[in-house]
Amino acid sequence: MSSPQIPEKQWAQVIEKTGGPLEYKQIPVQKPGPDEVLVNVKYTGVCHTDLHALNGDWPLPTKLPLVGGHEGAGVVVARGQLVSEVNVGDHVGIKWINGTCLSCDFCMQSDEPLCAKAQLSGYTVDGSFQQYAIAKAAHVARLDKNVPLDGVSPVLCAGITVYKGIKESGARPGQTVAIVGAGGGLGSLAQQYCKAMGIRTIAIDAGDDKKKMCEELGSYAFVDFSKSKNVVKDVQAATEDGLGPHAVILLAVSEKPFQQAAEYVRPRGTVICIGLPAGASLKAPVFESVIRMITIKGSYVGNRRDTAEALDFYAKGLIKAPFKVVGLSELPKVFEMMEKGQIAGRYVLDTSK
Ligand code: 8ID
Ligand code: ZN
Repeated sequence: MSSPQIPEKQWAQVIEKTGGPLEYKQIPVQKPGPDEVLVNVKYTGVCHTDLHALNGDWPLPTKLPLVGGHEGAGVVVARGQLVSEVNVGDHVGIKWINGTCLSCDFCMQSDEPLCAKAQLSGYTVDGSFQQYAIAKAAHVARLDKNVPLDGVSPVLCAGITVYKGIKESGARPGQTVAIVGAGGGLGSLAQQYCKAMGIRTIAIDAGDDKKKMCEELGSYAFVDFSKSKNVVKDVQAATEDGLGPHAVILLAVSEKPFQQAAEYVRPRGTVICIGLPAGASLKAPVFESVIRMITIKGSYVGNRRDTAEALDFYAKGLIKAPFKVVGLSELPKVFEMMEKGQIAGRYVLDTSK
């Protein structure tokens, strides 16, 4: 089953070798395999993970040549012969987890991000920085047709990931969570999910633009790490009783805040590590971590259920984070700004430009 207007060639941003440069060029449109769908990507968010992939920051090689991108929102234009649950014309999202085996121990308990055979969009398989992208039908995110495809695209990685991280933190309504890297793509959405859940947030990032944005997104305090003489003291002082936040969500792309969080989190508090700065290590003092009963955890994207839940918050109008739309051809400029920490919120690419 396929729709007739699928072109043979399409525009894409291609990484030929790790480190770049990016090449904006025409490449063939692929055909979906039996359990796959072909998606006409309309909008795709730019995640810092895409920049890590270009730079080869992580101890996991990408496919090459590579089309990056994993926040792709679009319309199904063709499907393989084994696909019955997704129809041509459906609105879907291409997320980081492109496909998994669905039968290993982890997939069986809905921990599919931990599947050893997981295929990663824009990393081990081509992603959404192209006009037509392929995904496993079992894993595409289902989007309501009333939901705008530009605004929803950042939810497909940033939204799902922070939603999962907040759940993993165990924070409850009325409690306080520190969002580290609050001015970035994940951070802006994290503040909105917390607000929707009745959780109070302290934002940590740098600069007046990000401060203003974080206050608008619902944080009651902002700690500027570039100006603060003592981030640990300032974060603790920002909590009502001075004992520190109940949880910390680490989204920054630098190592230092990963070392500081265990110091300012509240006794019995939880530190959730999500950001993935290159070559970084986690370090916390044993004595204080033990006698203060600190929990330190990693959190990695989300499963299909987390995806549906995170999207439902968006569809109900509870999540509004700022994003700017530019053409797919402008991806190199977006990466340049991201590298310098100049982006407040998210950039979304329009694949028709
Ligand atoms: O599943 C996962 N674990 C997952 C999913 C998606 C993304 C992990 N990530 C990772 C990305 O690979 C990246 O390493 O999360 C990180 C954040 O992604 P992003 O939100 O897309 O990045 P961004 O928009 O560039 O925002 C990063 C923010 O961190 C701030 C920057 O100013 C920026 O606003 N920041 C930095 I760099 N150092 C900081 C510090 N010391 C800091 N904020 C506070 N304190
Ligand atoms: Zn991402």
